[in-house]
Amino acid sequence: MLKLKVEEMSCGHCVKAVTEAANTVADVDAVEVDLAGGLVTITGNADSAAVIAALDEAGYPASKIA
Ligand SMILES: [Cu+2]
Repeated sequence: MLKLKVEEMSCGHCVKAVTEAANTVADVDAVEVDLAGGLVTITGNADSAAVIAALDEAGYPASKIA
């Protein structure tokens, strides 16, 4: 499991965009977004750098917290 702090998420559209961006990465099984907390939890064996790159590219700067 991968936990990320993700900036710039402010509404349901952002949740959808972040979820879709994360789902483009190989080995992401599930994406859970905590909009209020600015947290994203990824289930699966995805490479954390690849997930962070995908979210950054979508406009949501992300950093690994666990
Ligand atoms: Cu939004």
